[in-house]
Amino acid sequence: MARPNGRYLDDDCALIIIDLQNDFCPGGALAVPKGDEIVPLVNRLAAEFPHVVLTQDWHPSGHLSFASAHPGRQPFEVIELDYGTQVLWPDHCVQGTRGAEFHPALEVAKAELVLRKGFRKAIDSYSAFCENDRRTPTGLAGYLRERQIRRLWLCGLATDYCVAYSAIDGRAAGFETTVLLAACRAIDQAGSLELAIRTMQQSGVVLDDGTGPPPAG
Ligand code: VGL
Ligand code: ZN
Repeated sequence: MARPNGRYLDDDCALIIIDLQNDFCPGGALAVPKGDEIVPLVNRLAAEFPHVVLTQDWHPSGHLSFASAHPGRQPFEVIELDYGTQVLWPDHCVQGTRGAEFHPALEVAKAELVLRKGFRKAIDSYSAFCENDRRTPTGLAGYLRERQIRRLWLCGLATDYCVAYSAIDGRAAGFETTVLLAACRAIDQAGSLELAIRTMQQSGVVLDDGTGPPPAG
């Protein structure tokens, strides 16, 4: 199996599928518009990659990022926590619930690692590498380095939060990092998508708006 440009195929390439979970899909608690649309493309990409990692947003009930944990606050308001500003979200991806499960059509069998994040009650974690206090590592960079993975392609939900933060941190950790925009969907509230795109570009993240190579075979 070989692609003309060799993309994705080397043993140092990994696809990182961000938070493709029920609560981020239509009908879920924090639904990303058309979030479920990307599942077929993500499955095709996963079949092409030598290594696949899934991330799973995984909050305890009463998580500090939930508006419900702050009396009088509404979802999508922004507050100051001890580690900085934090958007307040509807309760979502609570550990062990159906909303926290992966989309049922996502092919998960090939994934070599499922990286859970956001499990500390008082710290949110958009990024797959570093929690929102910007201090607490998730361990993903060490895992990838130890496995000699150097090039990352990111897809999933949501472009403007967990995908963007993960891409920026992946690049900062020294990985060559590309976001496959056709295999992502955004929350896009209050200009968040435009800001995320600009910040990714400024951080050296490659933005790929094509659909990647055709499926094998
Ligand atoms: C996400 C908001 C809160 C995401 C996770 O996966 O983009 N966004 N938790
Ligand atoms: Zn979350």
